Amino acid sequence: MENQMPKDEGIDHSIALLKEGYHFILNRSEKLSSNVFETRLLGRKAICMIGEEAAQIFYDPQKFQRKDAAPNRVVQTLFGKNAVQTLDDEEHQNRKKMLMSVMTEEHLNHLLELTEMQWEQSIVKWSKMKSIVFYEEVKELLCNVAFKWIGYPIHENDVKKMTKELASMFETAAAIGPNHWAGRTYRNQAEKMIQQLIQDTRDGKIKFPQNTVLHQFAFYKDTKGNLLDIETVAVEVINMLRPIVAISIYINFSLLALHEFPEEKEKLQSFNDYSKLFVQEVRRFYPFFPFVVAKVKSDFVWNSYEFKKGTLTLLDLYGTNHDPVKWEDPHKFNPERFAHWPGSPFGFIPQGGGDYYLGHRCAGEQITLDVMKVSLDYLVNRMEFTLPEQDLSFEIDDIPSIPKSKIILEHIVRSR
Ligand code: HEM
Ligand code: MYR
Repeated sequence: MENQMPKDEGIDHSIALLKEGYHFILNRSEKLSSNVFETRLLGRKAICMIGEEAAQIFYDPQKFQRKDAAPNRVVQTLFGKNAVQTLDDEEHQNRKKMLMSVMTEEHLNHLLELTEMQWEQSIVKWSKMKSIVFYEEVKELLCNVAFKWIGYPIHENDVKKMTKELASMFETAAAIGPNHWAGRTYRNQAEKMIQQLIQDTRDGKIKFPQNTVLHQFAFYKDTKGNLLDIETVAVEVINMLRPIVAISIYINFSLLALHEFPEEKEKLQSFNDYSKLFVQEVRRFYPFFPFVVAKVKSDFVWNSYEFKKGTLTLLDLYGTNHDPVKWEDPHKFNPERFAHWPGSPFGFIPQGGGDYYLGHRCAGEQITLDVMKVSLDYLVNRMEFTLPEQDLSFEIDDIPSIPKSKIILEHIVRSR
């Protein structure tokens, strides 16, 4: 027996989704007392889901596909055309293999060395300044790291421009109006620049060492043994660069957490391994990637509800990480909850769920954790600073959400 899925009444809720941000699905799920409900988005019927059990279904490749699922505005800014995020089955697995091939210990160690070097240089620069806007500075710091990591020695003069282009891809995916359109232009510019790099690599005009991301991607072959087209390689190189810059959001929230919960600093200084718990809690507690989207691949029934082929479906990442059934006191910042956490591929999903190789789980989750940990060590143990009076509040309806002042720091000095 099939039941009628609980329904969020109304003609269309696309604008409400952009306006309510991280609470859109959570609010309605609570109102309708259901972890799955029907709504209307982009002029058509859509399903929203929340929680560990829903995530498990969402990541079943027999039930959901990514092809034609993401709204064009997201493809034109955040993902790029023909990106891994939009592929399914064998094509997805082959592309994902390319991306995961640079997530080795050697590549990760290199990235961490670059991150430390960049923090050292930045602190020297910051200590000569009266004040800094932390969010803007950390984006540039990470842009430097990202380019050096893929093997391209970015010139100092290009850092601001490239930071703007890469950051706008995640800052404008959910923006409305001119900001969003500027994001599209910035993506086009960045793609052109990277396409030229790949072309020059293939033509032998630039010789990147074989173990660099740029070399590996430029010469990677698809399932039929052909090189990928230049446009696609550029999109995937950007899929490495952009999200490294995006870690700035989590580093900002780490600093905010240290400020809002001062007892955490002492714990970080006193207990080994506490930073592991802290970065997990930052990723759980604060909002970043709101939800992921897919389309029903073929008709199926789940929990007595009918899922019809082609229906757009959203899985709430933020809401799943705040599900009161799985997380005690979900709106309390409490890193210790992770001390005895058994782990779950579907219950804690700030960067998606399931399997890295077979599914769409974030290829850069380990990078994110490592970069956050090194950066936290700088914030807690290797530098001192003060926060002047400012507005540190952030809105749960902004996607992404950034503290209003973007965090102003003063009196920065290198300690120890
Ligand atoms: C996918 C979040 C950092 C590369 C994803 C997904 C999420 C996510 C939610 C989609 C999962 C899905 O579709 O089911 C984040 C957040 C980050 C971050 C919040 C923090 C800044 C990174 C980093 C990299 C990266 C540092 C690489 C250097 C990717 C790629 C995909 C992806 C390539 C597509 C995977 C696929 O479709 O198979 N990320 N990510 N991300 N992420 Fe991340
Ligand atoms: C990345 O750059 O891939 C990592 C972080 C991106 C966060 C993006 C936040 C905006 C998402 C808009 C809606 C996405 C719907 C699929």
